[in-house]
This record gives sequence, structure tokens and C-alpha cells, in this order.
Amino acid sequence: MLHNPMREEGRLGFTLWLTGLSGAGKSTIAKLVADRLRKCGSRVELLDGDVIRTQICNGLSFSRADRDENIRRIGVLCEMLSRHDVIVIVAAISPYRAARNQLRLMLHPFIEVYVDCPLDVLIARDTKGLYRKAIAGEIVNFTGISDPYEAPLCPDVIVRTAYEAPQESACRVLSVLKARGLVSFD
Ligand code: ADX
Repeated sequence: MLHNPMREEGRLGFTLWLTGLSGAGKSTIAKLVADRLRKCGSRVELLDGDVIRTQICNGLSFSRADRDENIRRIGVLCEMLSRHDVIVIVAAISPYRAARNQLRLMLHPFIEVYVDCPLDVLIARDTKGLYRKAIAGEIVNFTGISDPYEAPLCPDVIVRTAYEAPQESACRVLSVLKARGLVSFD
């Protein structure tokens, strides 16, 4: 059973934002956290970059301007949903620090999770086959290969997916949410 101490203040929603390179494990961890919170009775919406880019961000490229626009639109959704007591979990590369800092200013509470995984591990795993294509030059502006990724300087949580299982990462994220008083487990 989930009890949220913020209920009394009328605020249940917040944004949990997972940033990191493609293939680092953002979506997997986001799903695990979402499932756990839903089981406890929370209203949770999962916004995944891969999915959002087929819907409201359909047509945006991977230029800096379009990535910033992608993140801005997701941020607007987070604001709207969290205002109505939904816990919004976002899994998006969101490579630019400035765009993420804007989110922090706009969304309250905003919990930033850095899903950290070394590039050589991601290239070896290459679950979607995108790193091979990026290295071969078949995909341009690919984050980590031909486009920058600015790691968070002061994230709320860091999970290191080369060294821990997704379930462990999800547990650590949930512990931080609990420690911040955003959720509490009986
Ligand atoms: S973001 O940079 O704008 O935040 P987002 O998370 O929405 O990116 O989408 C990333 C996903 O798009 C990747 O997981 C990958 O599947 C796909 N993708 C296709 N082209 C690229 C690219 N050039 N750079 C990064 N990801 C890409």
C-alpha cells in the first residue's frame, strides 16, 4: 500500500526524468519503476522518447533545435499531467544540460536520474543495431558517436547499468523517491 504524505497538501504528481545514452537502460528502468508505483495504487504515465517521437514529436529530427523542442514538448506534458496528480516518468536521451535545467525550473518536483553506461559497453551490446549504423555513418547526429551527450553535473540519482541489474537500479530510484517524501511504502 502506498501512502503519499503530499496528499494532504493536494500535490501527488511529480516528474521522474531519466536521461542517458541510447541503450543505457532508461526505458527498462522506467517501466520497472512505473509498474511498482502502479501496483501501489499511483496514477503513472510513462513517456518514452522512442514512442513520443512517433506521436506528438513525429517529424522532429535529431538536430539540437529539434531535440530541444522534443524535450520542451515532453516537459509541457509533464507539467499538465503532474498538475493533475499523475506521476510522470520520462525516458529520453535529453542530451543537453541547458534543456534539462529548463525542465528543473519548470517542473516541481523534478527528479533527474542519470542512467550511466560506458559507451564501449553500449557499442558492444548494441541492442537496436544503431551504434553499428552510426559508426558506419549510416545514421547522422547519433548521440555519443557523432553528437554530444552532456552528462548531468548534479543528478538526483545515478544508476550505473553496466554494473547493476535493472531491478537494482529501479530499487535505488524508488528509495530516493521515498527518501524525498514523494512516495512512501508501508
Ligand atoms: S532526444 O535526444 O530527443 O532526447 P529521444 O530519447 O527522443 O532523443 O529518442 C532517442 C531514440 O531515437 C534512440 O533511443 C534511438 O532509438 C532513436 N534514434 C534515432 N536516431 C538517433 C540519433 N541520431 N541520436 C540518438 N537517437 C536516435
